Amino acid sequence: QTEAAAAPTVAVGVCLLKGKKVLLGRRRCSLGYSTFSLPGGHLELGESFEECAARELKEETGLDIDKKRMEFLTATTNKLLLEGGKPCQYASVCMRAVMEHGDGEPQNVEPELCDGWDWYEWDNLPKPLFRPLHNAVRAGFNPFYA
Ligand code: 8DG
Ligand code: MG
Ligand code: MG
Repeated sequence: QTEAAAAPTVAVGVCLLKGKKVLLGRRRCSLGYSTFSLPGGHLELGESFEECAARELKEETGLDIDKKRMEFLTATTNKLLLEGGKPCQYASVCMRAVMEHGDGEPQNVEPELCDGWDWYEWDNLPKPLFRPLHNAVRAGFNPFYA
């Protein structure tokens, strides 16, 4: 994207819950390197939030969670930030899904982008958190009570 064409983008994060735990992975990409983040990514043209959540989850963890199981949470944020010195605006939507028996275990499908996935208790999250997640937690967001 050139600077002239810079426009807000929509990001979707997925809170995948298993019992009292949530799925996080340590990032290996330049943005937020080494921080822990929810699976997620950019909304593609024509996609619903539910479709985006299911697709990103599948791409990043191999888990097949039907889009009908993706719940929209009213934890949307809209933030302007600098990404490598360039202004970027993210409208971030948060989705939730609950693991069921037979869903399998997450796999590290994109090892060049993630160190691996693991389950963490919300009251004992790893540090440092990826900035958007850090901000949400600081603002009192809790996917177990959202
Ligand atoms: P894609 O190319 O597969 O669409 O995206 P990605 O490669 O998976 O990108 P990402 O960095 O994981 O996600 C895209 C952007 O979304 C990220 O740079 C910042 C923003 N973002 C939020 N909230 C969240 C979130 O909760 N999780 C993730 N992974 N990204 C988020 O604003
Ligand atoms: Mg991602
Ligand atoms: Mg992705």
